[in-house]
Amino acid sequence: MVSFSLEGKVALVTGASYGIGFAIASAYAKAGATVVFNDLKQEMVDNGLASYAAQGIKAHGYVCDVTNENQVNEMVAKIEKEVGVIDILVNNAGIIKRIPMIEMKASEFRQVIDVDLTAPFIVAKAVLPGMIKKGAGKIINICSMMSELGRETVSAYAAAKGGLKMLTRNIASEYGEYNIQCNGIGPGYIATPQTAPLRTPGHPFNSFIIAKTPAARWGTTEDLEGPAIFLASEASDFVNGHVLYVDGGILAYIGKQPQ
Ligand code: NAP
Ligand code: GCO
Repeated sequence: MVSFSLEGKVALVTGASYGIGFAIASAYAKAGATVVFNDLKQEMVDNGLASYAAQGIKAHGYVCDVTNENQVNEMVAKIEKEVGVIDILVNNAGIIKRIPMIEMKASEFRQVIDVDLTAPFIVAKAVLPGMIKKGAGKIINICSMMSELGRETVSAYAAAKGGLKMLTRNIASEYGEYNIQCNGIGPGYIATPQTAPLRTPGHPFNSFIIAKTPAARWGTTEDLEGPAIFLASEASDFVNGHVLYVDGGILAYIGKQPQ
């Protein structure tokens, strides 16, 4: 019988003091994994550790900017020494800038690409040698509706998340022979701090998303936990290069007809 257990596995979830990363890491812990996460500041790491502890989870937290290759390599070396070789990597850390393209500075565009696309490359590159040596590994990149769709003001984010879909496929192609599977999760619109500006009461985007979602609701971080466990467990050992959209049906739906 195939197992969804993560017993004995070390899972690194980047940017997981709160939000989607925190939910995925917490679900991994409940499935038996040892959870490791990072954030940009010690204060955020400490807050995250307290949040995990409040759930009875003894997590390991590290301060690391995922765009800084030296910091990432040092963090991965520390994790391998202090916790163990990383079996599961979730490239979750991400930012978005909602600026009309002609008003966006090139430096702002580059910053989003750096966090949402270059950093997943850097962190995956740092953990792959340990996975190759171990003869197994799972890399899960948190993609987006914007891996498939565009919308006003998110040019940098869509370019990054579209690229992340193809980086996912390329890691799958290049390292599948080492029993390493690389897949993506494409969340729909999820209620987290990142989307809080879109969910203010009466914000037109709120009703827009409800009309575009067959499930007629915003997603919750809990909606992502099962798919994330599936892609981290042996149950998905023959799933590779796939982006699993957890979107309530948005990508399948033209949108509710005007009444
Ligand atoms: P969030 O609430 O904004 O949290 C993002 C996390 O990433 C924060 O912990 C943040 O740390 C961390 N982070 C940002 N830049 C970092 C860096 N350079 N180094 C290390 N950590 C960094 O976002 P979320 O909604 O949970 O989203 C998580 C992921 O899911 C992102 O990749 C996002 O693009 C993706 N996603 C979100 C949705 C959604 O609807 N929410 C849907 C699809 C995909 P600080 O707090 O210290 O900045
Ligand atoms: C936006 C939202 C989206 C979500 C997510 C959808 O401004 O359109 O922030 O980008 O974060 O990526 O899958």
